[in-house]
Amino acid sequence: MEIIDLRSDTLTKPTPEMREAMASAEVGDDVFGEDPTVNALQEKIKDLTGKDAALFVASGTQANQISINAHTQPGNEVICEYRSHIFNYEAGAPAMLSGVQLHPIYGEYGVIKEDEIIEAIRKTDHHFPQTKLIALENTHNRWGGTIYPIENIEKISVIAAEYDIRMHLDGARLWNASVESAIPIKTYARYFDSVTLCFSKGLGAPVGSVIAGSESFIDRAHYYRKAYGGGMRQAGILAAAAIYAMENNVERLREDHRRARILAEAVNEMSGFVVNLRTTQTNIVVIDTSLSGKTAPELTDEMQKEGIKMIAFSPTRIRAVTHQHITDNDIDKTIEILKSIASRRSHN
Ligand code: TLP
Repeated sequence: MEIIDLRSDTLTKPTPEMREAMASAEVGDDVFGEDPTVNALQEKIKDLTGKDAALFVASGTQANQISINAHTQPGNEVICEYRSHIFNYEAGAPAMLSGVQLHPIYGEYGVIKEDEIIEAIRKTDHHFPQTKLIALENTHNRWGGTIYPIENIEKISVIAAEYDIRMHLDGARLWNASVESAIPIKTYARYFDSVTLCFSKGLGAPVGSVIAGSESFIDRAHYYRKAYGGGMRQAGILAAAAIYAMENNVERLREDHRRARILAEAVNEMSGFVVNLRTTQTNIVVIDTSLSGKTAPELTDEMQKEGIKMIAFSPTRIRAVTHQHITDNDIDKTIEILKSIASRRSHN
């Protein structure tokens, strides 16, 4: 049976053209700073983000955790959104590696209200941790790939400056936000002291993320990358895939967004399934199953038997992500199978 795998855009495999670029990459020892392809990638990221320096790292999680450590001291507090990746999916690393505590705030569609940020910022008092960092996520994964509006980012950056707090952006899917909103990555990056980007999601590279920031910030990030065992040697093979992805796969993301929208609208029409179409802004579709009489894991098991893979995000929510290997035909087939599951269920 042919499998349509919608669990994540991280599942994308390098294409023959990308493998060709990897195979012919010039390499050197990047721990000595001598890998020409890694250096070329970091230069490209400086241009793209408008930051003074950039550092290639192994993963999005490593990029976030290095950034948190480089911005804080143990005992500090980091404000983030309640459904953010750093709070939910990074293995408690802020506490484990940086000794900081997170202060999660619920934000509708992943967007935290500015007055709630002001309320969360700790006053100077010996009882309180010091708020050192505000971390935002764009697009916001667990909210369904929502785009953080630039006006809200700007307002938060003004508050951060007023309180002398740094700003970090988890931009694992900032490419998707930028393509969809037509706002350049540089414009988003302007409001942050550090920005991460991933090549291994919708862009289709096998491995790799990057952090961009000031010279002194990236210098500290370099130190933590070493401490986390993240210094890679002939990493140019991976950087070549990242460069290929940046040059060839960014505009293509529009196709993923279009297909996600078709899937979201069709599923929302099916009995027992609800998709909040306001959240389907990029390549992620979140299906609420609470009215179906079945749990999300029961439904994903049922789908899997028919060749469709999605992730049960919670007992009542399923996530589907479109990506490079998902075609129009796959979307039609997925809709057909979900329809039959929905109608079978409503006739039981
Ligand atoms: N997210 C993965 C899972 O961990 C949930 C996925 O399948 O979406 N920031 C954001 C917003 C992410 O969505 C992810 C990956 C990361 C960071 C971490 O990237 P990696 O997996 O490279 O450590």
